Amino acid sequence: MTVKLTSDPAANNDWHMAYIGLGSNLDDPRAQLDEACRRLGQVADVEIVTVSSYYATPPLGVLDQPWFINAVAALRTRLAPEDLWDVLFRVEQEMGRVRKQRWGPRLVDLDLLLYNTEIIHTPRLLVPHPEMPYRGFVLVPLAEIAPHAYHPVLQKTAAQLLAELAPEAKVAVKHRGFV
Ligand code: ROI
Repeated sequence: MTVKLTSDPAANNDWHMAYIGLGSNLDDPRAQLDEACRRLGQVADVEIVTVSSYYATPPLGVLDQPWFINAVAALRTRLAPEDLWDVLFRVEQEMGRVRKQRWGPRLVDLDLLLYNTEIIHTPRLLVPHPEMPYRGFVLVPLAEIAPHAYHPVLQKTAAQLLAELAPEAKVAVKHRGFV
């Protein structure tokens, strides 16, 4: 966990790397992801470094729902993990996400996947995201933009986790923008 020791502006160059998973399967999912990225990019102390391709992925959990569009964004941030999580939650809420059904359809879902190589367990936050190693819809876009991103619990890179994933969990079709 990062602890802010001082408000001295000279200490302000402590930027952290974070990876965010984005998903949507309602109301023009690609536009939802565009909008989520736009909003994240406007947050003070958050800079979007890279956004992966958008991938069409079959739903995991409740199967009887539309395919998702998923992506991963690499961020540079001065925010502490809990503050970044608050930002993700706020963007979800402001974009009108309503949690109706567990594992059900969603307008926009923003997950904090990795924060530096820290292991964080607080009542609200588990980082690395516990489901990340089993989800092709996370690992495919993550390995695209950051194959060397490191999972500090499993001590493996994104590329290694993806290589170990069962083929049926890897289904993620790169979205070329004309479907
Ligand atoms: N399935 C896919 N393909 N993509 C998601 O982002 C996603 N998110 C979820 C559940 C409902 C578990 N399934 C998903 O939260």
